[in-house]
Amino acid sequence: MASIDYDSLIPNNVDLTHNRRLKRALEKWQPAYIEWWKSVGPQVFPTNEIYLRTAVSTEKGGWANFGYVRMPEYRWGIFLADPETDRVIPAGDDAGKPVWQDIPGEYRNVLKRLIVVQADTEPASVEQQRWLASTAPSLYDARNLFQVNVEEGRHLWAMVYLLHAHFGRDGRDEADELLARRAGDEDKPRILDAFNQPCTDWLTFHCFTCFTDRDGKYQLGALAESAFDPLSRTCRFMLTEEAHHLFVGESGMERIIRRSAQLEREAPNGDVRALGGIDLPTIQKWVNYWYSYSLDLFGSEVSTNAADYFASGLKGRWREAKDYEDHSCLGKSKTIAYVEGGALVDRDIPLRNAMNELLREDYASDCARVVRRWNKALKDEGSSVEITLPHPRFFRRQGIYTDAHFNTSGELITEAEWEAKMDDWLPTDDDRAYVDSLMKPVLGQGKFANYIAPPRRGIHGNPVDFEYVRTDG
Ligand code: BYC
Ligand code: FE
Ligand code: FE
Repeated sequence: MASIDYDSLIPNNVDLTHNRRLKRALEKWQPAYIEWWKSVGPQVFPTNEIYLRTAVSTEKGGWANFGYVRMPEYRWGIFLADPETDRVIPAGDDAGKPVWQDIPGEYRNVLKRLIVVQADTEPASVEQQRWLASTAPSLYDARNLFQVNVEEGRHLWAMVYLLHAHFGRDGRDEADELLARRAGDEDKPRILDAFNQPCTDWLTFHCFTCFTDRDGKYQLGALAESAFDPLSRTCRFMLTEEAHHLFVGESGMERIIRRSAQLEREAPNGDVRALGGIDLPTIQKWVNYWYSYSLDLFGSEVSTNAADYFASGLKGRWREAKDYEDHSCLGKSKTIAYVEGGALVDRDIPLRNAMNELLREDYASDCARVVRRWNKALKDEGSSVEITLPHPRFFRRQGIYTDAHFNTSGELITEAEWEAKMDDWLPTDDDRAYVDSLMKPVLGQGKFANYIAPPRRGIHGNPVDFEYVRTDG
């Protein structure tokens, strides 16, 4: 079992005390991180006491402590999952050989890039969400937002540790740059598109944690299958925390959807907006938008980058070691529909080049499972409407479908058809103005905004009306 050093400035299970240079470098980065947190992290209740969990070990079951914390005093630590004995490289040309504890020189730059891209999303999401608590639908929801924020902060620490420990001066420079880019900034934006989109309403927040954090789950899963063992162990522990982020998004959406169906029943003519709820067609538009933005995060359907990552063992497939027998993927292909001459044409491509697409498909089935649960809730509430996921070709801005237009069933349409239908599929300015008009803080214990149903239970065995955020100090 890994021993935890909880007394040092940076809680860790990586034996920082015995690596003085690394410890000093990280302790130098720490004040810059805190400065970043204060200036672009949560701007509402920034120093209030919040009921949060903090990672204190990597043991299953007992890894977290719950209690009141003022966020700038949160103990952001560095925790790697325990090493697996005799772990071998799960994927690619060297599958079956011992994993790497240090990075082979030829993979240094690619691996650094992958780690930086992963790292960049973590602070980006905190920046995107920094004003959300000003319109929290309840103390329970505000607390969940802050929980997600502090853990995304910890995920940044997890990646910065790898940069500092394994990439020398370059790594330290990248770690500094991670605090310099800003979500949505014209000059210094975050690397991936979804992390530059505004997140200023709670329907967006719940879509984001449901769909975009779920990209995190799958990317971390692929990196957990890496030949570079410290990366694998880091990602495995991050996945433990990620489960709660996904719960926040999935259950948050379900509560908004459920409330919508309840109001539909109560409202004359079923006009949910007349009663201050978010109608299901509006929710569907947000789903369309965030699902497709999150699909973009898997990269292009056909990618030599992805083939190289797989071949060299830097990334594996989802559950590569457990679920597959052939870890080379050579001599196999996958059929991909290309747009050619105004039509969709199937082409077989080498399987290794389709790794992004395979991961996207695993992600898409996971999302479909979530939507089935929402639809069950709708049925329970007596609604005949169902939420659907648009086809993966719909509204894509990365990959091979970027330059064409598709309807939500994935059929090619003309630009004129797209222009005519777009407002039925995606949020309009009016929709956004309506949703924004509902964003008013509800901060009484056990009170919830009208557009969202209360959760079934509270956090960590506490009641729903618990004082999750001490608003007075
Ligand atoms: N936006 O072959 P391609 C999370 C770039 S979320 C902008 O298609 P590749 C979290 C790409 O970088 C998980 N640019 O891509 C969630 C490449 O540029 P370069 C984050 C994009 O490399 C919520 C070019 O297009 N983790 O943890 O096969 C809250 C063409 O490359 C986008 C990771 O992403 C885009 N959407 O795959 C908090 C894992 N997509 O290199 C946290 C690490 C592609 O030619 N990243 N491009 O300049 C990767 O594995 C890969 O870089 C990607 C792209 C899957 C992202
Ligand atoms: Fe994260
Ligand atoms: Fe997350």
